[in-house]
Amino acid sequence: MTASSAAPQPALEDKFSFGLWTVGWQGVDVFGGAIRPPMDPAYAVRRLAELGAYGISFHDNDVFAFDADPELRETAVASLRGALDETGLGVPMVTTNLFSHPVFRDGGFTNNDRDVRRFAIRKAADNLDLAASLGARTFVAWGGREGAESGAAKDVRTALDRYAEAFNLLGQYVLDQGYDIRFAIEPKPNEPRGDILLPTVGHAIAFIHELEHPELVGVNPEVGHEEMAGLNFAHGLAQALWHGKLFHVDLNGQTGPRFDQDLRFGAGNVRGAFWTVDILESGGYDGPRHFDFKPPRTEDEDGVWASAAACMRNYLILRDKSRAFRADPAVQEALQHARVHELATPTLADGESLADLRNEPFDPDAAAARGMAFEALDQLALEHLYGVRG
Ligand code: GLT
Ligand code: MN
Ligand code: MN
Repeated sequence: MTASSAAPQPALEDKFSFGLWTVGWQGVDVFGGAIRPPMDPAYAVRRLAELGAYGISFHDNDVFAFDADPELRETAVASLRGALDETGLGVPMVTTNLFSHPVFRDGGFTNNDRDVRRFAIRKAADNLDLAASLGARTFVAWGGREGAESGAAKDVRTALDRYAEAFNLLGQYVLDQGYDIRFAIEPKPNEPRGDILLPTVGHAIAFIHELEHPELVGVNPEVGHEEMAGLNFAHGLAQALWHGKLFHVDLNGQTGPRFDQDLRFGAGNVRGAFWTVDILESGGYDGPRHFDFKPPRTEDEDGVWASAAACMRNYLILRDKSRAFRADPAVQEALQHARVHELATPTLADGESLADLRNEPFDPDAAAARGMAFEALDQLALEHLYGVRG
């Protein structure tokens, strides 16, 4: 068997999904224009189905133009539906473009211009109708333009009032319509705005708890966005899971704090990707494994499909490695030495109170003398990752 056939092939139950804007990215960046032609959404659906994806996601304007009239919009949606019916792919998530058109230069839900805010909410509500009609269960809200470059331009506390107002209105709309849809806020620290509101998973979760229907709103963390802020993505996922807020996830690759690279999943911070898969597989997340990457500008269409296939392949490779790591008897032993399981024992025993531990005899020097044995455990993880164990 060659090395390239050793990894399992993507299957529907792996729940791999892709944004249409990923494989469809034409490569427009700050320094240059399009290097690939536009990709028809129906074509993208067929190609992704062949590669082994189970679903796709999209922004309203990935499918029809911002200024499409109702007829053009219907034609575009019908073409997408045709490809979905033909391939059996689903649409687990839909999101709204509130950032491309010049009208959103200062954002949508938190734009200083009240008329723009009203338009943004209307656009999102229209898109909720479309999402519901396609059976989507998650509605992602990436507020890329919600933010500022300068101090006095945005009253952040008031902007958060307006942000909350938008989620309260849209949440009530979902309840009134009886839609089976939840919202997932996607944090990002900066780019395109100098500073974006709700910059990290932690900020977003704190915000959600101030909403009228917090149960309807969770997070959609993206690897690159947390790593741009120097944060540990797997820790962010773990905390989101702890709060019951990991509604969706954007998987891609990033190499440390710099511009948003959107590399294919598994490229960039490989060690971070290993722990990302490990927590997704063991932490109770059962939603889509959704890829939000940008095939680099260096690539032609073949390169686009090579990088899309690699996202799934890298996930499966790392899933195998995580399973082998967890099943390795040497790892079990190292976990014991590192007392990892002891953390699961509540600090007070049943029936004890604070008074019981206040007078407890304890020798801090003896406790301090003992190392935690984390290095040996981490080396085993690296050796699984490097392919010399398991
Ligand atoms: C945009 C952004 C992504 C978001 C998309 C959802 S749009 O491509 O860079 O991180 O997930 O709006
Ligand atoms: Mn994303
Ligand atoms: Mn990104």
